[in-house]
Amino acid sequence: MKKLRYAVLGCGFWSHYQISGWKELEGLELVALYNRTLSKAELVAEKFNIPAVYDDPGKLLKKEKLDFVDIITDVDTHLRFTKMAAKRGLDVVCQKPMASSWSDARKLVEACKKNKVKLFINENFRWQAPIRRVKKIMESGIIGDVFKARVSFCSAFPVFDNQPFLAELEQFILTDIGSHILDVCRYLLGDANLLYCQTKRVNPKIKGEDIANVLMEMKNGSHCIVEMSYASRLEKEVFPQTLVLAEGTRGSVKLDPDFEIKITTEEGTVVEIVKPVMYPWLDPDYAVVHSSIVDAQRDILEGLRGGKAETTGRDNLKTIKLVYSSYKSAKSGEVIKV
Ligand code: 89Y
Repeated sequence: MKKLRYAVLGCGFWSHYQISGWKELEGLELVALYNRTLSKAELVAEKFNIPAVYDDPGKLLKKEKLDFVDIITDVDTHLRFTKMAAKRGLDVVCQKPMASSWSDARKLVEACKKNKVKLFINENFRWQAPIRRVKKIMESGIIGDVFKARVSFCSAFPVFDNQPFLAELEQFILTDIGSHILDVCRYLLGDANLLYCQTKRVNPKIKGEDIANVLMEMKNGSHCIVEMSYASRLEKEVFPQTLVLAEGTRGSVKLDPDFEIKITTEEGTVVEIVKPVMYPWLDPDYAVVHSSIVDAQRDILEGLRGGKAETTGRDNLKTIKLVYSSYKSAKSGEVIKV
């Protein structure tokens, strides 16, 4: 099988894990790196033994022979870099959230369509091993028809230490974690009809909102309650775990801290533990997320090779719609038809 040649644009925190994730898969060759500050690209190049580094993305795209680019830069550059790559006929893998507005997200998808290149979003939360298991349990029918779910991501983990730019975002938690969590909701329950959202900023040191609570009516008739917070000092800090409770006509499934899954039916409760694969390169503080990068990227690789992949640009647009509809609702105080 022909090796796919790719370049990584952006050498920040996530590049270390996405590159490590790609390296777990066969048939890929990372040939070049771009970063605005060249010294940062040089450090990553040395770590992973990458032959070429650039601080000019245009030069990189002109000089290197590539099949695709993996864009891991700040969100504001996603549209510009996607357009540059797409015009050269390169497929694009783009970091979440795909863009910093609904209209840019649409332009990004349009640019890839117009240039007939594939677009995938590196959306990994839905690929977390315990979340995949919860979905399987829901699909098995054991808890009956799901009428309600609660999806929670509440933490006080100091995310701003590793990703300082998050503190500067005018729109923080819904874009950063909301893009993941609302995607998990779509993965578990399908698309939404309506939503209502309230947001708040508790941490005075950041610009954006660090609390968001969303209530959705899904197309399948179920209700979904989503709570997200980076200001929750709780008895047990579970960052970066997503907790789920899905209730059905015959029982419930609950994803609790430390990957404990509890299935309750008339017969009682059965408990299983579904842990992430602990790759040697992952940061233990982010284990379940870093591990899921491999599964997300395996699926994207399938898509790049012409097969089916879940997190296409077109699909992720529906998640982004939920993010920006939530802001719209929070601002207007109204229920938004999605
Ligand atoms: O940027 C975020 C992500 O994608 O996962 C967790 C995170 O690092 C901080 O919220």
